[in-house]
Amino acid sequence: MEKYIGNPILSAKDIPYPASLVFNAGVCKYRGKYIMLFRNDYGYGENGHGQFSGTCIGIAESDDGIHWTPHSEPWIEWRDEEVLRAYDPRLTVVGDEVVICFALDTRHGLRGGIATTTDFENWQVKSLSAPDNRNMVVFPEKVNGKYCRLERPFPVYSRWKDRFDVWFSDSPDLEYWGNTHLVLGVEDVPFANDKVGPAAPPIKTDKGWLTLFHAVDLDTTRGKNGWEDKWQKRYQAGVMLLDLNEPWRVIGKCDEPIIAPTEEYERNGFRNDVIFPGGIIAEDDGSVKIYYGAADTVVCLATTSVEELLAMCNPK
Ligand code: BMA
Repeated sequence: MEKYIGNPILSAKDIPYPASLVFNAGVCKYRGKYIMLFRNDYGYGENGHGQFSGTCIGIAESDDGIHWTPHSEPWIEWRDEEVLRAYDPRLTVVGDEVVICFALDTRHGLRGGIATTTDFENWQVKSLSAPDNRNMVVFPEKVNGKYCRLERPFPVYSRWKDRFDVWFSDSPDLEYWGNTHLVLGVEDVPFANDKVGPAAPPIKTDKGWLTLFHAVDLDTTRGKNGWEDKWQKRYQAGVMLLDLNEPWRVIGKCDEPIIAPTEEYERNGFRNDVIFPGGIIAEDDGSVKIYYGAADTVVCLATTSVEELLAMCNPK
């Protein structure tokens, strides 16, 4: 795993409209171009509360997956009487279409959204989950005739605090989701004590579905640790291997983080020590590009290979 020497690859200074934090991007390779949708929290402190006045999703394009040109306008800002903001997009090419997963904060809870597009100009929302759920990612092909997704519900009542896990559901049409299974519990990850969640879309290999997750550890001795008064969590990236036919079954998993916050741009920002992968591209030569939000402030790139990621997954 190598962090790109020119990191960050996208940050607020590159954006030609108001931008404060540019992070948590989804990326796909579609019709000969790399396309990125990224989260932009803007207007920091404008309301006098040390908060952001808005969040939009921006779009950028690239010919090599490394150097990015943002469009002159945001891609979408979703805000109405019910919806507060849409954010943290993930992109998967499935057949002819791009499936866009996103989180939607609403006045009645947090919903996981799924939409499709073929041109990034018109898009159709296919489903919005019941609250609270987010961090959805769709698999790049159907399994046993069904679309598949990983997701992360927030079972506050039964788990009594942040003890949130990775789940699986499938669907005949991207609209109706069921066949839900637990995939990965917090307790299954030695470097998490708080929550785990899906990261970028799975990659199909002959050994299984290779997929990243984020893992969070909480340490209450951490105090002011970023721009906020108190930030006591750390986010790191892990990788696991899921069974090809029963993708809710973990058959391999890393024991240690595969991307940990070590660099200045990961250790210091709005929220320190956050690695939040949302995009992955498996190239034809076996190399892999991983896109991750760092410190909730910038978009970064790490490169590896399918072989290296598989080697990190110890059999379960
Ligand atoms: C999660 C989400 C992400 C964010 C992360 C770290 O709960 O809000 O968007 O990157 O926290 O702050």
